[in-house]
Amino acid sequence: DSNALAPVLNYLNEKETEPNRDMTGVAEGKNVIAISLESTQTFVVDNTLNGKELTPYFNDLKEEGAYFSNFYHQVKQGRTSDSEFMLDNSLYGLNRGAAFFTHAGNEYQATPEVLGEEGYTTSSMHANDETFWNRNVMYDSLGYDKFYSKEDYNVTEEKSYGWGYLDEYFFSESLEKMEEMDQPFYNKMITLTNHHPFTLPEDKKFIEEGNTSSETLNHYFQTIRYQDEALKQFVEEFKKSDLYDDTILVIYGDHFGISENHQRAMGEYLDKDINEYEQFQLQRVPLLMIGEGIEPQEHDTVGGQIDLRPTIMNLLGVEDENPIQFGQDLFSKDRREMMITRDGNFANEKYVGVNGNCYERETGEKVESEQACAPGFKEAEEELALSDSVVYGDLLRYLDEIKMIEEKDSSDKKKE
Ligand code: GP9
Repeated sequence: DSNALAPVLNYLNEKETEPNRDMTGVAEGKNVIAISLESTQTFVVDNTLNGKELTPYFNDLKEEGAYFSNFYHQVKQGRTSDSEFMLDNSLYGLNRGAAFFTHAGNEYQATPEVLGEEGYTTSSMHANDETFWNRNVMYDSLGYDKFYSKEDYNVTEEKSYGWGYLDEYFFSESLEKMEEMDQPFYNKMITLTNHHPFTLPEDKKFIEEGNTSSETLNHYFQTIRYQDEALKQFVEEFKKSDLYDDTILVIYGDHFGISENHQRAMGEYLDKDINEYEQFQLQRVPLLMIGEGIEPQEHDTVGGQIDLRPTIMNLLGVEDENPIQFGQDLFSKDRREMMITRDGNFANEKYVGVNGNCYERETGEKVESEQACAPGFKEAEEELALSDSVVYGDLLRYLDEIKMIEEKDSSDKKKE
């Protein structure tokens, strides 16, 4: 029953942090376009292959917004769907399987639902089969008005490769759709081309392949470069459109592309030994937010995908009445610098805790004292268990009941 929410609410109340009030509502009433970049890791940003930048466009674009360089993905087996789950709920995905499949029947009070009540049109765009990751079912539970899937795009064989519709066509058709949309809107766009095994048609290869011992990584450089070009074409067109002044862009990487099976090759490319600390740090993904009121600046705060929802809601100035969220505003001055992975590892301001080991976050130096990381591991375990209790117990269905109790309490107090 609703009592099961009590430990979760207690925990979250204790952790509650004031969002950055200077940023509250700077994007009030604006459209939100969240762009999920497939398999995009932070190590590609400002990096080169044979002297050529891997993401030349993004490298420049990040100077126009708030760029987060210590932002991590937090997904597990549900991959892209886990990142969507976190973006829209600020709840952790599950340790096994994908909540998009196993808990699509739950009650949620997700971002699309909350923004829908504020008069937003909400949609997700992804040119793959609508059933992939059970999106067609889960999106209803999350409250999306519309899902533009493969069948809504002019997908042809010439415009497809590998996993499907090439990003450049996906982006340009998506922009046309957004131009027709009722505003304000909240729209998520999910790219696809930079997906394992990272293959491309010859004429879309803008750089040479890599020469490490991993063919996967060698090809990844090319699909990353391709995606960057597609992003450029989209953002440049978007800037010319009427939408530009009324929209904030939230661009983030969904998860890693290069798994730990390719550590040796990553080490060859990055010219260092990839130990467990480095492997952990490779789980950083880029996050860039652009829009009026968002000051161009690089932020080194430690955060993760769990923090996206509260950050976006604060920018929009929307009073989000769902108190069950594990993230915090990334712009908050008092934020808890903490990022918890689904494996119970973590990064905080000082340390990175991986598999029971402890490292100085900035240097990677091993910390021998067990005490240093013990509180972080404990917090990670507790937080994941509480988030799981919400998902496994379908506890958000009790939110309305709790709100009613709270409202009654406060009106009783007023009467006293
Ligand atoms: C599939 C796309 C990729 O529709 O989202 O999924 P992934 O394998 O990256 O989770």
